[in-house]
Amino acid sequence: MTINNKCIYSNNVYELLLRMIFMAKKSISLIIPTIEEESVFKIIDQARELLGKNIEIIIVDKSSDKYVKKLQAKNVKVIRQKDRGIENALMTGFRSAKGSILASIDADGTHETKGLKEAVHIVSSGKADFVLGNRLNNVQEGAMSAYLRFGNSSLSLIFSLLYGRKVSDVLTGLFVMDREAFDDIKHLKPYRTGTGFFAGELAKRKYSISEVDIKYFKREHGPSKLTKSKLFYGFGMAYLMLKKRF
Ligand SMILES: Nc1nc2c(ncn2[C@@H]2O[C@H](COP(=O)(O)OP(=O)(O)OP(=O)(O)O)[C@@H](O)[C@H]2O)c(=O)[nH]1
Ligand SMILES: [Mg+2]
Repeated sequence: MTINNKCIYSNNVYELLLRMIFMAKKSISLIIPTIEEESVFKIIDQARELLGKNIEIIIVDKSSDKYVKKLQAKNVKVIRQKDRGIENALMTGFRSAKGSILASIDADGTHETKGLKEAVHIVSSGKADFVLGNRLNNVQEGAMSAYLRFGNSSLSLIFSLLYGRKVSDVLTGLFVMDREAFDDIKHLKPYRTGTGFFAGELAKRKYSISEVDIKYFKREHGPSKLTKSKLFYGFGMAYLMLKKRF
């Protein structure tokens, strides 16, 4: 009896230890897509401060050689993107990441980096598989026109109705996901719906989605890189969200 009890006790301790080691070993990969964004250097520093010096930072880049040299001096992994589009850039970055928690943030300094920490905490504690940084409750002055705000809210509403998940800002550039969730979709060819691609494919596979509020700042340097026409991109996204749902 005593022997059995001892055995049960040591099994529990063993399990607890294993779980503690597993939790401690959770590693973070941060993927940043960029085309010649000056703000990326500040974001790299902030991410290390928030998430630890040892996080893996992967920059998926479509910039000049001069810019890449500056990036390499920051001791990050740089992947030079051969194809086009932010969705392909993100997929390439995530596929080469080693972490058990996978995060992403735009390189233009518009998303509040603090949100990464909160979102990582939610995913690493198992409260959600996918967390989006919702910009729309804290848009700073001059950061988003009424027209773009309407577009972002409308596409989020379309997403919520189609995929049955209440999401306020499906096109945010800050999000975090669990490695296992990503492994389930890593074989897919991404389509042009920005972060909506990850949200949609994970929602279809019944992964849980949650949001954290972040501030959204005005772009400080250079022009937009995403597309020549946000209107065209937006209609395309609505169409693809519908098409890929079923
Ligand atoms: N590697 C790579 N990065 C991209 C590509 N398109 C956009 N990016 C980056 O993705 C992020 C989001 O693009 P933005 O141009 O900021 O798009 P946006 O936020 O809708 O536009 P703004 O409101 O003008 O900032 C930025 O860090 C860009 O540099 C791409 O095709 N490849
Ligand atoms: Mg931007």
